[in-house]
Amino acid sequence: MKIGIICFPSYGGSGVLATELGWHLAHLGNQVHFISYDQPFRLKFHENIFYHPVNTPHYDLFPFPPYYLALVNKIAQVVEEQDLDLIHAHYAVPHALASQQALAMVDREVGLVTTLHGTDITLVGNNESFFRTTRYAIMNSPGLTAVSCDLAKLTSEVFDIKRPIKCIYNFVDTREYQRMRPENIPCRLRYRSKEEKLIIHISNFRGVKRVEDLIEVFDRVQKKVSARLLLIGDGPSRDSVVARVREKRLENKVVFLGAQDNVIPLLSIADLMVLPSEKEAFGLVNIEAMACEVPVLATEVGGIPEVVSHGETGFLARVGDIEKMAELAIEILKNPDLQKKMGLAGRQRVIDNFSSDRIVPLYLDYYQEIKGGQNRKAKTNINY
Ligand code: GMT
Repeated sequence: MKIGIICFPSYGGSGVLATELGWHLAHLGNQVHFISYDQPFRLKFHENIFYHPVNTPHYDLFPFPPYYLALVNKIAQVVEEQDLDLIHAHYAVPHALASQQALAMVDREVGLVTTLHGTDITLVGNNESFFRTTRYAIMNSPGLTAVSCDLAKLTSEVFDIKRPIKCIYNFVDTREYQRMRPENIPCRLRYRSKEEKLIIHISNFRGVKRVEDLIEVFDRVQKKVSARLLLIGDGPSRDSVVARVREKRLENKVVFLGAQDNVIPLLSIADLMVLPSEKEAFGLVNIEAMACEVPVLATEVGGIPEVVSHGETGFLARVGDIEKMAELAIEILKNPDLQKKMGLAGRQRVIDNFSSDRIVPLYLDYYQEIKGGQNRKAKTNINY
């Protein structure tokens, strides 16, 4: 098949997922065309992968760069020039909406699958001004998937949508994501001594990730267990996290590494990954950690309980319950057997449920289904 992928190229789970999916589709013999304003940051070379940049010209009359218009134009152009069979849009707005407009402009039958990643809903939850456009984009996507069953259910409720939304979980390649041997990680003693435990957190430091909660949790943990905290990523709440670290006088025990492309060596030296989010449709980092045999301590929100099995691959706690999170973290860090057992169970759970080998064929089957039957509906604006 010839598949166009529309995604955000920057750091973030949806971009990573779209990029990895594109690579695996290309590896299976499909031709994959990425359309975005920048090259997806984790895009590896493959002879079946093409990248089409969207250039947004500056024009004095427009107070904001008209990216959306340029995107619609580029999608239509690539569909025609490359004779695409199907578009896979990641996010309803703006990507599914832009794809629908582009497909209405071209004279050919092209399938459209939209994957919801969560922020579509959060955005609407935060701002009514996106409700109608998002609902319209969702209603007019012939193929519709969500990255967790919780997100599928929430979307139906929020937008009053009666049609089915297919749940296809996020995935990692477990051949790539696996725990490295300590001797292959020269930096290991830079972040922790042999006696210390290492807690890791990876996110884009948005308010919704509640990284400040983690500092509170870590403050309690390090009073009972000799430990360090490794923070990976960057974003709007970084300054307030730095301030909390200073306030707690934890500067010597907390390391800020900024955004990192390859987190496998860092996960491989960690004893626990903590994700204290307020909202999370899936939490891609949960399965990255689990694949590397790192137990996960996360909040019981959104799709996380579908991913992290409480008591088996880690622990779940209520949002903001700092005392409980600290208690659960200490339980894992003080018990190497439990840590090992949870780590191994986590990897097995990823292999069984969230591996590329399991998930990529689900997308391919779904593409065939959509391409074979429903694509005409994308162009007629029928709500169904
Ligand atoms: O969570 C973010 O801040 C980034 C956002 C994104 O666009 O990457 O993440 C969303 O999509 C990921 C990939 O499907 C999911 O793993 C995240 O849970 C989801 N974020 C939220 O629901 C808050």
